[in-house]
Amino acid sequence: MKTYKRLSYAERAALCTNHMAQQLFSLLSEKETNLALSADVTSCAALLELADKLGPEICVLKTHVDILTDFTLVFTQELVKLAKKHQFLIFEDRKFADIGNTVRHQYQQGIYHIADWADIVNAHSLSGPGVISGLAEVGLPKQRGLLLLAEMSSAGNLINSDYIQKTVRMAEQFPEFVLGFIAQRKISNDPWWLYMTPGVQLAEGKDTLGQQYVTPTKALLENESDIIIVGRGILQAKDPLLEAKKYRQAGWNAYCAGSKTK
Ligand code: S5P
Repeated sequence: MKTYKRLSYAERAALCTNHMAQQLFSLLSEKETNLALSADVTSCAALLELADKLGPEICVLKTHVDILTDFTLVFTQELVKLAKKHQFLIFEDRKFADIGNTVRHQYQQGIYHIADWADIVNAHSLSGPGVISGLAEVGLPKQRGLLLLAEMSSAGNLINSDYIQKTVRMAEQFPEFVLGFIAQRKISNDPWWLYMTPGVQLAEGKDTLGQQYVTPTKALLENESDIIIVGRGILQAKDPLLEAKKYRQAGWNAYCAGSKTK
């Protein structure tokens, strides 16, 4: 039987120089939850209700603001208030993927003013380091953080091991701004990178559009990720709060089983 001995979140917080990684590792440790809710609903009221109800259970609330049919900037102010009240970080899953100059505008301007309210955003490394430089110009002065998409959960995606390694090298050029990766597993031996894994449900499986699910144990214990991102596993349950508690427990148990401090 394989034995797992990993540094705890608190130990990794102490090793980080990246401000956002430090904050998030500390939050995971203190709040005792590694559950991120993917709040993929289409109305602001529904999202705020979820944030208020499930906020105590989660470390991160992940948004796709461009699926909201009634987005307003007032909504973002309400969300920030709830993030403070319940102590979670806001992650806008924008998946920036253009040249630096364009993503800079997409991050700060447009309808959404993402940089004003999202603690964390993500980007594909596909277009090269300019995407990170562009986002950093806007995000660093506001003490925001960036995750690079190093892997995807969907079947048939084009990412290979060379792409993953090059994405890690790219992240290493921006240690102040990049806090970690969206990935299915740990992809570097450096303990300061933080990993968030989507495509998680309590039972393995897939949806009809190519999404593939692993369990919290597989993601956090076997694959050594840090945070599970769960959407429909919670949102489509009869009682989302109860289901969130189940995912929280499953995620925390998997972390404890792998951490040497427990
Ligand atoms: O590779 C990925 C990356 C992301 S960020 N696969 C994903 O599914 N995601 C996001 O995670 C996706 O956009 C969605 O918001 C969430 C998964 O939702 P679920 O309903 O399948 O749990």
